[in-house]
Amino acid sequence: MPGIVIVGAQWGDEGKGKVVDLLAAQADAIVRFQGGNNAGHTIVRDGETFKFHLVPSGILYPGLNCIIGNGVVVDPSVLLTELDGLRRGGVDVDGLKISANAHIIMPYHIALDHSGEAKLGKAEIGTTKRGIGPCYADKAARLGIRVQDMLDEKILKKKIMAALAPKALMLRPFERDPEWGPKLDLQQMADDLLAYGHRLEQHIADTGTIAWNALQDGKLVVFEGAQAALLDIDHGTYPFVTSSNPTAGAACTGSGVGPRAIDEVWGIAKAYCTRVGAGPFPTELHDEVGARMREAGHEYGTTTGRPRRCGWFDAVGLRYAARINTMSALAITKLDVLTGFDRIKVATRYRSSDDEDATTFDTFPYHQTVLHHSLGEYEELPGWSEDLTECRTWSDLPTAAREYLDYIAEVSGVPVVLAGVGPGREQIVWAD
Ligand code: 2SA
Ligand code: GDP
Ligand code: MG
Repeated sequence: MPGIVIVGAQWGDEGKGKVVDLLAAQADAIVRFQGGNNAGHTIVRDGETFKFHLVPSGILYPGLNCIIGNGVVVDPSVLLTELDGLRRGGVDVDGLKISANAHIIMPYHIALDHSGEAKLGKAEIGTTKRGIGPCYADKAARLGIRVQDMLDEKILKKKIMAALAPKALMLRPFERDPEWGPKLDLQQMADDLLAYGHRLEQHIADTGTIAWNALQDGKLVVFEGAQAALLDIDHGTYPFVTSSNPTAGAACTGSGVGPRAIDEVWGIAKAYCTRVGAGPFPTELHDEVGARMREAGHEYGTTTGRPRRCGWFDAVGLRYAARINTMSALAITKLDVLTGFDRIKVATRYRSSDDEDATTFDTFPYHQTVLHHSLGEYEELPGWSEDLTECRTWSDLPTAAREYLDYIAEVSGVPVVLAGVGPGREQIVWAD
């Protein structure tokens, strides 16, 4: 039963979409298990760029089961727009299956995400403002609207009323806002959802059973994580996290299969680090080196277009991500972006501050204050000047690039199975 989970090993945007697309060629099903349209997964195939927010990154393979699992939060209008765009481009989307138990992002969730950030002011989390947090909050409070509810007008209205009641005070400013007013009208919301439900009905399915049957038949099922370990609501840099568990355990709860169905966990990490949104980032570069990484790596949010913060590779964070995911393999992407850097740094430890007598440590601190003050303690490796984008085998890589990958494997304790040398599907090298 080959079940492979793909998870982000840093703060997201490591190139998970590209790796899922690679594995999808052999798979029977791809399952998104958490997050929503906060995610932006990019695939570049034959020079054409696809950006997926909700649709699993296997949709370009006709007939492949592409599952939006129960752990995902779904904005149906975003999903329909995504599907319409794919259909217009000639992509067959019949393989899409949506869990009847996935939760719906409602207009009031988006409004509350906006107002929550506004209230926090300078202390804002830097969410994508897609309503993710408020939707998961309603799920936990048992006030959620689920995909199956879109198919039943009576139940739908009752549930929307129940969900709105405790929010009346918080939503009052939006009632007078011309942008939000009509969307927050009960009848309007119900009518919209019923129309969405009608259009999506053919895709709504018992997705846990589909995944289970594929695993039972010995077929490959790829569980596609969104965001990343250090954004995990339990294990990440709380409160600067997303509202789901982007770690491997959630592949089970978010799709309806048990832990023994998972054979491998692949962590995807960039050859450096990025983070979008606020929160601690011990190896962040505020100088021209970070700016150079941002431009060379086109580090701008796939969903919001926000500039991503950039910094050196963080082996402390990676060891932690490897442990909480029980990672069996690492894919290191964007190695090509480091071409031309004379020296490349890797944080192998953290120091408690930039004072001379600061203490150093090699494990990811659980204490928020310690983490907020932590800085990288670096080892330096030689860089390379060769362009990597045409490399296709391990031996095509310059010695310094191979040594860098070997070093990453050594300090993180996880074997590197492949490296990315460009955004294109063919721009990878598999380890020998
Ligand atoms: P949210 O919207 O509640 O999930 O935001 C909470 C934090 O999670 C971060 N987050 C992300 N970080 C990296 N990439 C994400 N997807 C997009 C991308 C991001 C974009 O692919 O580039 O376009 O801005 C993503 N989604 C959520 C978010 O920045 C907050 O720190
Ligand atoms: P995801 O959210 O983890 O799927 O990643 P994103 O799609 O948000 O961001 C990764 C970006 O890096 C995308 O623009 C990809 O096309 C690009 N990318 C992926 N792998 C590589 C690589 O090896 N080299 C380069 N230069 N770009 C890559
Ligand atoms: Mg992304």
